[in-house]
Amino acid sequence: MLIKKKRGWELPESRVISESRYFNRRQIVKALGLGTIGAGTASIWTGCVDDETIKNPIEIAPPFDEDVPAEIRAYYPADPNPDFAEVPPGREMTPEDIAATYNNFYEFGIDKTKVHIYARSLVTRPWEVEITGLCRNPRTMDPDDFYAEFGIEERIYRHRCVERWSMVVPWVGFPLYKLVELADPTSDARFVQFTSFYEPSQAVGQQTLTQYNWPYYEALTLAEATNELAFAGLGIFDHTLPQQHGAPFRLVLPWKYGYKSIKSIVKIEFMAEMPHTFWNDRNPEEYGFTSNIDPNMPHPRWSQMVERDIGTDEEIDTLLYNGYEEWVGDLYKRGRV
Ligand SMILES: Nc1nc2c(c(=O)[nH]1)N[C@H]1C(S)=C(S)[C@@H](COP(=O)(O)O)O[C@H]1N2
Ligand SMILES: [Mo]
Repeated sequence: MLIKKKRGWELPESRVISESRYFNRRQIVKALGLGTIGAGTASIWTGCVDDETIKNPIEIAPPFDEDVPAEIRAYYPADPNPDFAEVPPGREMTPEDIAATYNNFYEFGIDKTKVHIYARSLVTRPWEVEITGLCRNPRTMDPDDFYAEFGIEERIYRHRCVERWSMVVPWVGFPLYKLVELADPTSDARFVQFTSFYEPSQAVGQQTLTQYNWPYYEALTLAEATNELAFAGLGIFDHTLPQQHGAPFRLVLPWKYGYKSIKSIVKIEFMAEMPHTFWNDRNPEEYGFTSNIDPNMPHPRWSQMVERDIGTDEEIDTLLYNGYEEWVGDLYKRGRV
């Protein structure tokens, strides 16, 4: 049910976020062009994006980053998976320039409208993902090798952040179970932990947000990781992921709050005991291990019953498991977790 937005959103995390969350698309682009990103702010941060780039942001949604080799470009566009080929009922596809300029990626600061600029300093090729822990085929892989190894497909998924913004975008990648099968976990493995990169010289947030326990880490049960819906993201909107969306490789878990969908992964570890997670370690009262989207389970500081679609700016009702109960509901029936 679509409810027209009538009031501003007073979100707790908005303490440092400019009013640009209320801007329309043209205004966002204009604001960036006008240099609301002050060079002065940038100069206190070292070794990342230079002041000139910040004053002159390039085109917001480049089709491919320059360093993407021709062999990888040739995989695009990916065939849609028929189960996820449609925009969900009552929703619209979020315009790419909106999705690409409103990001959570604390490694590049807490201002969602500027992450796409600061994230340009992240070098994503070459890249290594270490697959380790309780598995028979531990190995290190370059995400570019995932294309030949697993093939790719496109899936249109809803995304719902715990802060109550949401979007609908087409991801490109492969089902995560394929990677788990290749690793071949032993019978002791019950969980999978994922870890992001640690490169403070390329990530301004890792330099300045020292209160956080870098690098970012997340985890799933093995049953969740092998559910059909769990997706390994390599691209979005017909091209490889730009840095702000988690290049070169991230998780896309549409039935869980967005923070579970960890970006720019460098390590995957199979474990017997429940792993720690970044937000749960920081604030266990607010961010659980499972973190499934559930409108009837309020966050301690706000209701989760509605969300704001960043494309349409409309308030919509939040659905249990973000509308994916038919895929994942069985995982959470009593005794299955
Ligand atoms: N490494 C890392 N992954 C992360 C985050 C982060 O701060 N660091 N933020 C998460 C949160 S809170 C959300 S809502 C999504 C946002 O993904 P998007 O910016 O591609 O829309 O990324 C998730 N993955
Ligand atoms: Mo989020």
